Amino acid sequence: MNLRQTAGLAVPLVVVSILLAACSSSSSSSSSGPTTGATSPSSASSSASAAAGLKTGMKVFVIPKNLGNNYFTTADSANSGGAIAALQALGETGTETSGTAATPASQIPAIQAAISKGANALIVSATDPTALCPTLNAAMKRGITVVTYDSDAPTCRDLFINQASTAQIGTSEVDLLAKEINDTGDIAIVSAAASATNQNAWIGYMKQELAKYPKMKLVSTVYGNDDPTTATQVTQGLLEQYPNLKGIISPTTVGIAAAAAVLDTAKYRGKIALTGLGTPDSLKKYVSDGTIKSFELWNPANLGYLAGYAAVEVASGKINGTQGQTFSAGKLGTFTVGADKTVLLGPPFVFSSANINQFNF
Ligand code: RAM
Repeated sequence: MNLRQTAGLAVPLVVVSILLAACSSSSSSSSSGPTTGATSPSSASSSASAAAGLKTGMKVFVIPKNLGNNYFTTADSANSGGAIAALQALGETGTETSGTAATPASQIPAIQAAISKGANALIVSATDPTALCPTLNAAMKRGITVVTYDSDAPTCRDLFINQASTAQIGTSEVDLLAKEINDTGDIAIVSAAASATNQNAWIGYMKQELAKYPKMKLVSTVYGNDDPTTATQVTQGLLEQYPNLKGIISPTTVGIAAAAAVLDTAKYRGKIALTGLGTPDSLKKYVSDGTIKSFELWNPANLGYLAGYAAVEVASGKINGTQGQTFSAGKLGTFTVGADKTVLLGPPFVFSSANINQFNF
């Protein structure tokens, strides 16, 4: 693995501590208002950008699916070394904004407000592959750069920053669960919102991979909408409806933490395997008591950081998404634009009791 993939993952403890010093989540929730995290350019970083031929002083809005999700706080904030840290380093003004629910109805007004405030670039995790398009297309017509990260809107953006191979995320989660349940039994998925581009793409690959395991049967997919209360309720409903359930995959940091809390109770303890995508801090307790054996993620701060650099490159006219173009993303090194105007951060990382205590985000 190289630095860009890991930057704190799967490297010795001492190195981890150093690399993650800039990546540990501030754990400050952003749910108190529609706009948080504005930073201003510094003159030192402005000259670094000028040397690289990048524009400075731009207004860049970072728009996660919703506010109040720690995964996005880590991906976006200056304190964790996420998107706003990258924008700050390049001499731009970075502002995080979104709605409070992970839905297009909640996210679109935040995008529109960012445009009204004079955005030069938008960095968006799409709550839906198409519903944001009228707004994002209107922005691009006005010359505003649109970069998606985490969750794509493939037909209405300049570039997508993908955290890890979509196929690899989907197939590896099924493989992890299969190992734990001896390739056998009814399983279910606790997803985020039913419209989420990323979750649906991963689930598509999970279904393909399940063809390799004829004794495993996907009996239901439920949606917790990246809301802890809803995720808890749909998990409870699932367990009541399918008393023979042997395993759950939850490809959402909010969903897996909610599902783990439900499974870590007398009625279910030790009976149902759980894996998916989670943050190490939210799952340490469940890994240490055996509710979860292994799960996956990438470095969210690096995802945001890469998206920040990429957005400034596009907005400066240095790259336009043509396959093969390369650009430098500061501490993460050089990246190459791949097919479909997509840039890949790196492979997903598997967390287990063997390594989880090395990470703090
Ligand atoms: C949640 C969100 C996000 C996803 C992670 C794994 O925080 O749904 O989009 O990438 O989980």
